[in-house]
Amino acid sequence: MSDENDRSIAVPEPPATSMSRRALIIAGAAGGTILGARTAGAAEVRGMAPGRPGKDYTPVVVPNGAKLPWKVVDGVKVFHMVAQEVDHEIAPGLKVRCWGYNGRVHGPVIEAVEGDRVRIYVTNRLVAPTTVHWHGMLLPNGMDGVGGLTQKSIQPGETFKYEFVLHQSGTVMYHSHHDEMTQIALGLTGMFVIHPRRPRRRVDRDFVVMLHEWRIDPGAKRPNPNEMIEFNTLTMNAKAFPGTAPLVVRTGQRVRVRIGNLSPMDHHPIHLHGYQFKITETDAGEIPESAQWPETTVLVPVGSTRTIEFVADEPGDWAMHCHMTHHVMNQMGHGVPNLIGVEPGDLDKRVRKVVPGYMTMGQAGMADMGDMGMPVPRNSIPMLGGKGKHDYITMGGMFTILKVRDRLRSFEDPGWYENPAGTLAGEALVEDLRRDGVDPERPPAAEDDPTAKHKPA
Ligand SMILES: [Cu+2]
Repeated sequence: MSDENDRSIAVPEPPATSMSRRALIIAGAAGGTILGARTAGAAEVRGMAPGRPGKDYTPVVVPNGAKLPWKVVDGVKVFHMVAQEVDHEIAPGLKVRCWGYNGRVHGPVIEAVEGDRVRIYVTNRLVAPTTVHWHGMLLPNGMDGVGGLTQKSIQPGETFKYEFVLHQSGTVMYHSHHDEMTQIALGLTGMFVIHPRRPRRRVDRDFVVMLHEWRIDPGAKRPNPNEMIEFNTLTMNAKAFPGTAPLVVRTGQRVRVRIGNLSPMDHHPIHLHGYQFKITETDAGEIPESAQWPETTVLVPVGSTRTIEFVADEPGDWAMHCHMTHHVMNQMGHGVPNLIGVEPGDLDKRVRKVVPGYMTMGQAGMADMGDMGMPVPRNSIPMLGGKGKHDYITMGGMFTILKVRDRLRSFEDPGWYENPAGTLAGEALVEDLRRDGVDPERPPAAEDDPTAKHKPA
């Protein structure tokens, strides 16, 4: 996948004044100009020598995902995408028929290097026309992939060619820009990572996670693209927990997570437990260090990417999930009647006479629904979660786990974290309660804040 023929391209110096927009962007992002102004020289037109994995960049990790292979032809990185129908398992028990690329949903990650010239063939094996829009990419207008506006749509059976030089680094995306409502909802999206030619910061583990939301009625196989509000299947790299693979890192490693969102309708606040991180990049490139906010939750708006970085200095199994509570539910947590606090009395017995096996559920919330293994419609995933180390994990959907370990043989799932003695929450001992004067029967009443000006009436 490397090319030894084409490494002699001169890197032009930019003009001292009047830099082009792209030259400025590249200068700002990489801490030094790599390509000159758009018209300044051969590298602008032809690209630079193709960046090589392991040498020019450390490849990203795509949990549950795939990457698009490439080859170099005459100094150009050549890719071939195929838009097609794809059968996909969202989580054990839920198989769906989506639209994706090269047999995957979402499409495989495209990985390249700033300055590369890329040529991307797109074959349409769908029943409908399509296009590919390179979302966030700085490119000539005619390569932008907007059906009707910047190109003819790709008809079923046709193969189109896109070609451009990567003038930026960072995390962008790609998606269909023909009948977007249908085609994005069915999964025609993917991530596009462009490594900087001269990285200023290196990380040890560099993850890519694409967020999505779907309407898949229990028992149905086809996501419903007409849905605009009630999405019931929320995914990371097209998997819902417990189908999501963990992000595995060794203690002390520098970690980057590139998160993209091409959900039809919702922004997702992704919360990472146990850590503070910095938001280091948007899809428009690197954020200057002085402007990076420390956060524990990163809001990833629709049509955006956000990149976070941190040092994994605390071992454990740390939850990473959307904080919208309905986005950590699976299919059947929606539209159920509110029965919190209801006492069914002998209702169950009476209903069972006409509906054998009937049981009123939900009086204490939703948590029991997944764990009890109640019968669910064929091809559906129940409300919540999966088995955890200590108990049932009452989360589903857009939920995964960052697994940080002192010792790792590989980056395979290392299993559950063994909590060191004295670091695991558990039931209080009688001697603890006695020592600290805590009586569960006589808890203290909350006190009004004496410094508050306005006392409650
Ligand atoms: Cu969300």
